[in-house]
Amino acid sequence: MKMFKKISTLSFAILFAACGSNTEKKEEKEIKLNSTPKVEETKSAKEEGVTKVRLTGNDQMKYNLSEIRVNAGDKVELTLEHVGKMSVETMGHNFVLLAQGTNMQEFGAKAVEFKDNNYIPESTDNIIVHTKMLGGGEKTTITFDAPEKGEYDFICSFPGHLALMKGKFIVE
Ligand SMILES: [Cu+2]
Repeated sequence: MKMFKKISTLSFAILFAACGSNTEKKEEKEIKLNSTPKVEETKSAKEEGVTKVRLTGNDQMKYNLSEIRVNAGDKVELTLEHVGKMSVETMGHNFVLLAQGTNMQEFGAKAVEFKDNNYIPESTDNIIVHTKMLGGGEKTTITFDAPEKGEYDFICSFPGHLALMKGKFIVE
């Protein structure tokens, strides 16, 4: 009788352990599923001759897009949205489209000197177009003509941000 009790306790323990590890595995799987980054639309919504682009920036200093493609001759309607909560002073984001041949690092270093102008260097021919600087929860839209065919860099000119906040703007 004593022996039987021991065995049944043991098997109960094994059963319990098995249950436990199953649950763990399931949880692990769920976490993996949740952490899979959502594939954002890189192709933008297109109307006649107008390419609409939605670019977001967050509190983790990241854009949602690393590449924006538009057609030559199109008008581009670009909306930048700061989807974070941090202030413009600590985590400001903008969109700056740089002319070809611009040295990104040099431009970034120059931008730091223009705090009073929202980190947009004055009298420069390195900028094709830019948005204003946004804080958490803010949004702005600019419309401009796509530059000629080719590859351009876009960045956020807030100090230090272009290390992560940069991408290619491709006109085809
Ligand atoms: Cu930024």
